[in-house]
Amino acid sequence: MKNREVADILYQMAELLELQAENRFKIIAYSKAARAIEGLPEDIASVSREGRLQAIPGVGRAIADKVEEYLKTGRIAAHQELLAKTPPGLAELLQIAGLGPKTVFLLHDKLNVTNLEELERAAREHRIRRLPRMGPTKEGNIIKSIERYKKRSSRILYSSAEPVVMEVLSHLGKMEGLEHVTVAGSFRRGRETVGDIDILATASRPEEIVAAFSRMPMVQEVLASGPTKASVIVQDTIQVDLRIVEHRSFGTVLQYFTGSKEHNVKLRQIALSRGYSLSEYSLHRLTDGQDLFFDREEDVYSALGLSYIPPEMREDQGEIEAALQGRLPELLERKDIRGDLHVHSDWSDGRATILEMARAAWALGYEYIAICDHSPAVGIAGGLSPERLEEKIQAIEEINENLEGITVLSGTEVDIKSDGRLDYSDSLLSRCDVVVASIHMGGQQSEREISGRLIQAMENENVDIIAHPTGRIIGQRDPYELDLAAVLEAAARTGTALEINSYPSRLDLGDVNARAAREAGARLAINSDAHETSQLEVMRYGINVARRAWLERKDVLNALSLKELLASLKR
Ligand code: DGT
Ligand code: CA
Ligand code: CA
Ligand code: ZN
Repeated sequence: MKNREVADILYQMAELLELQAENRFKIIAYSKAARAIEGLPEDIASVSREGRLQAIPGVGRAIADKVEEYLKTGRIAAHQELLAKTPPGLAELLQIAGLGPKTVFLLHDKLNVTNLEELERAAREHRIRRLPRMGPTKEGNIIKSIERYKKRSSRILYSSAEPVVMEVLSHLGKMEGLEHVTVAGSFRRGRETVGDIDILATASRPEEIVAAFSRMPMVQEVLASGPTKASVIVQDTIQVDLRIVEHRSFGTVLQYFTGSKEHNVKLRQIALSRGYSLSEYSLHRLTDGQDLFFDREEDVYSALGLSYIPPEMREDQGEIEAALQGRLPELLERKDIRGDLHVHSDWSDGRATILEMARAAWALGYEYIAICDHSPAVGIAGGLSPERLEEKIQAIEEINENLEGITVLSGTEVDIKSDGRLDYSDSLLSRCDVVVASIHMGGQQSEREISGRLIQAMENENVDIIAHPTGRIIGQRDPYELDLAAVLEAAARTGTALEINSYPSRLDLGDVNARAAREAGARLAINSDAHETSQLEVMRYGINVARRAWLERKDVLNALSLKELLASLKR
């Protein structure tokens, strides 16, 4: 049903009219009509078809015409005109908690505030407190709201969203009358960061589910709430949207709200070229005006002649073309991972013993695990002297003799020094089963120097994997200046795998670069870089990246069996 959309647009028109200091009666008329349509127990589209719009309390001729216009064309010209007349920053101010259109109008009229930045300046310079009906308290609250709003509009790591998603799903899952419940949006696509969390559900009594959602113990603020939809804030900055939708449309709704927007735009073009208009509500056949409903998402794609596109690929990066031609890759899955080739133990800065790490890896169903502690140059991380590394190789041999079900590989995460040389001798490296090399210092060097260091390391016949190749930390540290094409070419040429480091704030290589690596003919290794047993589980974040990079089993070093792996390492 489009009731919600229609109500939202009328509410927005009321706010915009108020910003224009329009006639009070007109403003009230719009918000009254919006409220009536929001609570309407039947489909606004059928009411409109049957010519009963003006029977809705508060809906007169002018508004009925606009509703009809929206239902026919998806827009209202008067709304577009209002938007065009309003300074763009002004409409955004309505998003700040505690700022209604009246106050925004006042700020605009008296202080000439037209955007967030100007509002903040006015508040910090104490110009707001002097306005009528304001004062120091209100001014202070505005500053606080701006700060929260700014934090809110920044993106959060996938791994921070994950426990929220789990909690919401399990909370709603217990509700009576709930049918489907699932997460959509960027989280379902496995993006490294998400803007907000989108939850979809079908339920026999939507109001009760929405109410229960708004009352979850984790909810700190309810931003908006209607009969079938609510938005809340949890953990200070995370927005969660819930939408309760019709069962028969669940497939199209899930498809729509999974996105991405770019993917959806392209998919709608395909639909049009086949004589359909695709919306979240239905696949509408243009020849006879029939609505086809899908409660399963797979059926939406197959009705359009496409094979099913996994959510991680839906970014309009060629996946729709590939699906049309039936040549989508068979994406890597979690069960394809046979081991972890980069973990630490208490020999350097890890917190678990080698045996504990091995047992935890066995419990995950792995065949092998490579213990790769640091080298001496990384002193703060307890890098091992050459003698200690020899002792460790010995210790691992002994552990393997007494261990069933999993093989421990002796490895190292050898530092690539500022001049490009490695931190252990070649003869010592050649005694390791697996050598991971990475940069820890000198990340500020020029593109030529850093790329040269990585290439020199890859040309070493002992180096199997380059760990966290770009050095970026999401939201904290930019990637090195790298000649990526040259690095990828060298990886392919020397048979060195590039890591997808699964640590949630690294995810390095990221999706775009990992896909480029595959296309350049390089192999990838997806590693946890775990420093304790529980961190082995971060592998799932790396798998998200791999799937977004279109990787298949054959592209991934640690999807090989132990036997295949040993045959394919450089020694
Ligand atoms: P985010 O939250 O910024 O990480 O990214 P998304 O992809 O979760 O985006 P969001 O939450 O704004 O909307 C969820 C999905 O809804 C989005 O992926 C596609 C769909 N969607 C939202 N707005 C539009 C739109 O204007 N056009 C189309 N075609 N789809 C939209
Ligand atoms: Ca979202
Ligand atoms: Ca959203
Ligand atoms: Zn490491």
